[in-house]
Amino acid sequence: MLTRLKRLGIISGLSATLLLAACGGGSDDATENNDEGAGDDDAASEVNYGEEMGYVITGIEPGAGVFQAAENTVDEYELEGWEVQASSSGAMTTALGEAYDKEEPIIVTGWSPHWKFAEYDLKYLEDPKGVFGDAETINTAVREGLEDDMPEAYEVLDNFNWTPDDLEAIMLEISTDISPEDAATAWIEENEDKVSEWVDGVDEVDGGELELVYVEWDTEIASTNVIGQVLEDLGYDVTVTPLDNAVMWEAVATGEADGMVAAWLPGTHGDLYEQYEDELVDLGPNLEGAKIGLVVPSYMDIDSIEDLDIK
Ligand code: PBE
Repeated sequence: MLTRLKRLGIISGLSATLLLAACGGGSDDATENNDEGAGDDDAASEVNYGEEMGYVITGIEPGAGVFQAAENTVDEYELEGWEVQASSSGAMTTALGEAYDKEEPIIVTGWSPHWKFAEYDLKYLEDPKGVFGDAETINTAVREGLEDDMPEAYEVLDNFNWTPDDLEAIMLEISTDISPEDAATAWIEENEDKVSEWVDGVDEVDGGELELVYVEWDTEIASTNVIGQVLEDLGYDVTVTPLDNAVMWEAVATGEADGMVAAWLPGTHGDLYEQYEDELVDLGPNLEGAKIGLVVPSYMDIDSIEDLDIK
């Protein structure tokens, strides 16, 4: 039913793999240098980070809202010569980890909740012009008609609600060597009280195909696997399908997919929401307190996007 969309999703998955391969996966051990102390003189203010980083902001998939906002940032702050490099969420965190280990400067398009804040000491660059917007919510959206066809699924999706801490905990598990499916199973077992609120009073069902769409961002891999398993446990036959961002929205709006838990609003996906709001059902926030922006390691001696305009 989703063949064309799926193909797009697979292509996006493939290019992520290729990008990762192109990055070399950190195999150049010969250049590894553990003697970091030598570069630690307090000369940071004289450092031209732009030159050191080749005037590159490490981006993710170009269809992501945070990628587009980063490109707007380059314009709004007149960061001449800077470029937001397209990549993938996985390649971005690999690049961040490699730079962090060597204490090298790096700027990434970042978002919270995200396990990288638990793993590394990072900060958001201040954004005095407000290009990245304020705090956001992550909303659940379903296709029109779901409430009538599959009222139990609709109700659980409508009830689905958790906190940034919940989401970050499971993301952190997935960032190690645990599969998203296993991490979701474990999270559900450990958080029975929370999950039981989502399914409280909802009747079990006997089958019925349900398709949830998402993008392979770390947040959405975690959330989609959790709610997918909860619906599976209720009796549905659930498929979770990774797509590109715009295609995910389109799939729910056209009714080709049943729903998604990945709508970042009001800013990050604001343009897509505007395009599709009349063709889908917005069930409101499943999480409050999300955020996007430019993120750097705390050891970097800059605090604001304005500091990047150093010639
Ligand atoms: N993200 C994660 C997405 C939304 C979820 C911030 C990378 C985006 O920028 O579109």
